Amino acid sequence: MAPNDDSQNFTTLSGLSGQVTGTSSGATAELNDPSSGGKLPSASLWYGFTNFPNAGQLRVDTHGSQFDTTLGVYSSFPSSGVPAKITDNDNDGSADGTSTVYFATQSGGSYYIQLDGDVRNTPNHVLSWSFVSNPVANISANITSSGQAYEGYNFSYFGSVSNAGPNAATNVVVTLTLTANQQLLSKPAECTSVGLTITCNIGTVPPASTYVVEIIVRLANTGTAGVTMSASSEVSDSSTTNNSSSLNTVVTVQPPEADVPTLPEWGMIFLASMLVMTALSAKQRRN
Ligand SMILES: [Ca+2]
Ligand SMILES: [Ca+2]
Ligand SMILES: [Ca+2]
Repeated sequence: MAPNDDSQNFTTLSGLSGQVTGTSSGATAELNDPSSGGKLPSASLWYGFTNFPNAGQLRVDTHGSQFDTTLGVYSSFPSSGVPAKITDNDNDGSADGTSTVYFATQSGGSYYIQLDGDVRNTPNHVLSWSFVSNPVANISANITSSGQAYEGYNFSYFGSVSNAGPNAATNVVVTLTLTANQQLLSKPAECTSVGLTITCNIGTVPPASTYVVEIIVRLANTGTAGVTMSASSEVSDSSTTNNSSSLNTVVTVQPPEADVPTLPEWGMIFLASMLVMTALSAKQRRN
């Protein structure tokens, strides 16, 4: 049985960078264990930093683990209620469903790490961490749309935030402001809206990755529909000139011919073959 199965018995980590290995065999979920990376707790183990020495950015990952992991970072452990989540991750895009999280540290801060996953077959895990004191990212905003804009119809905007690095952008916030002739129909769960201004707390954008927010509106009138997007992070940005993007779209009345249903492809093929047959029989009659 792992000694750090219960959050109160977390294993203390120390040093600005390091690695520990262990087994999650026999680990269980405890009352008040949180869901990290969108997965219910099943075989949680707990690690923690107390009195972290420096302000900066910490990266924690499970690369090298033998099972599909999840990671969550909390500002307290869950002995007396649900802890406050700082960040979490299920799959970081690398093989085997391993996880990576990034978060800002403060000098003297405490950070508790939940390592969970499907440990039934191969329970060995590896937990690694590394620190940068002055993280720098370069996030950029780019707004695109679904294309044709017709009065009275739905229309999608795609707000992309990319990070050219070198470090992760944490606590990224995206703001989208729509012009007046649009009605907001849907937004992602991480977004709130006041009138036509939508604010999205999208968390971490790792280096060399992109996060996309989709907004669906109804276009109320013909004319021009516009949106302005801006993105910010708590991490220093090496170039702020690319942190905003805007798009104006001409809204027209849908052309009436678009209302006429087009023949399905098989219908066109049938029609074409009938014409060929008619032509052939006419040719045969002439011969
Ligand atoms: Ca546990
Ligand atoms: Ca995973
Ligand atoms: Ca930037």
